[in-house]
Amino acid sequence: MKLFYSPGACSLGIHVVLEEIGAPYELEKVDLSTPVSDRALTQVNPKSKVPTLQRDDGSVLTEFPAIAYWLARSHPAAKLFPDDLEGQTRTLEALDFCVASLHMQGFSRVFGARRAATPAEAEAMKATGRDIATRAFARLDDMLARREWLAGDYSIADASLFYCCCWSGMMEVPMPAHVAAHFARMKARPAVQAALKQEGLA
Ligand SMILES: N[C@@H](CCC(=O)N[C@@H](CS)C(=O)NCC(=O)O)C(=O)O
Repeated sequence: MKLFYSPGACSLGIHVVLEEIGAPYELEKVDLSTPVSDRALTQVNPKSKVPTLQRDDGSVLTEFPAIAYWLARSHPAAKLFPDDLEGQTRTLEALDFCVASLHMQGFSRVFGARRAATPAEAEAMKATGRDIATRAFARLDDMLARREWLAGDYSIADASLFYCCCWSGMMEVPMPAHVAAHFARMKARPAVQAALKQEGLA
């Protein structure tokens, strides 16, 4: 398997999952500041986004939830996805909330502000993004007040929250207490430490 990643981007969550399952993989770094048309990644994944996972048979998987789901289901010994229907449903619910709401609706607006047409538009985008991310963090904080991991046992949902938490300082969206405690638990995991080190973020 080969993971196309950019240091500290959302691909970090998939990098953590790869470390957790312990299967062999290669890394290919992508420079997201390069225009899409000039990226080698675009030949592999026309969406030109990370994470992109190329499997051993050459087929390509895109979209964080699909990649995380496939990795977890194809490596059941790592126990990153529950066996029961309720646990599976709650895991996907939490995963989707982190990726689609916290990341894409919240943090992506803050990142995307650099492409705004005017400074006023950039400020408005950042404010909206920070507001959405703050409210999403509050919801996750509520969930984590009652448990250590987002969906009961440790799962792919926790890896999705982790990469978003890495953006908290830089994006000026503070983590509430229970989310911060989750982040600390994640950073104590050897798989997370290995992924951070390989991306030059340790
Ligand atoms: N919905 C996608 C989001 C992927 C995404 O937005 N990745 C960003 C990095 S965090 C990216 O590659 N952006 C491409 C670019 O900036 O050109 C997923 O779940 O994988």
